[in-house]
Amino acid sequence: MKQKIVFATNNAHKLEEVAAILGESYEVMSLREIGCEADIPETADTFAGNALQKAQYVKEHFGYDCFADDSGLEVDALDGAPGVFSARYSGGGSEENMTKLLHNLTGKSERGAQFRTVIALLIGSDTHLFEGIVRGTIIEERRGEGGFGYDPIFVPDGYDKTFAELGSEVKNRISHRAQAVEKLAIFLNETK
Ligand code: ITT
Repeated sequence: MKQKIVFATNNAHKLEEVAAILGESYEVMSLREIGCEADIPETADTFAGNALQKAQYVKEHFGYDCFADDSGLEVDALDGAPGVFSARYSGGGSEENMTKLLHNLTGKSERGAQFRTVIALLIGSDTHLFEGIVRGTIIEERRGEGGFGYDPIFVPDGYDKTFAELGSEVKNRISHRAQAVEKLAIFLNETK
């Protein structure tokens, strides 16, 4: 029987990516599916803090074992910005966020960056954290139609295409989220 687990997100792209990585053994339920319409606060200043905040909210209000993630882009030349502010960097959407980032990197030769995900899992009375990082480069213009967020301007190390060009199969294999979810899946399978 499929094991039910709540992923505290309403981001359909992420839900799809994570469900694909966790595979057949799990039925991953979204916040909407458990009737949670709230805009869960994310006010911590670290990825782990925000992930814990989201997971604790679901556990407290709905009683489910669940996991939550927080991720973002950390750019070396910007001292790790946008970091926990990745989604709200410009005050607009993904297009505006990329425009602001490219503007802030204008003329800078150091283009290194990383996507980072931290997953907080609350299971029974235990808390576990899992982290994934993918290093890469911020290019100077957008390329590709796939993915979401900053994908069109991020080329992962070892590739010459952006996450938006590589397609979901490759991205789901190497991404920050994939690496963190892989660790989560190993843990869940071991404790099943
Ligand atoms: P939830 O909080 O509902 O889960 P979110 O869109 O806010 O969804 P995150 O907090 O995990 O997602 O990520 C914050 C932002 O970081 C996200 O909106 C993107 O701008 C960026 N980001 C995270 N993962 C990304 C990825 O795989 N590709 C491109 N951008 C990503």
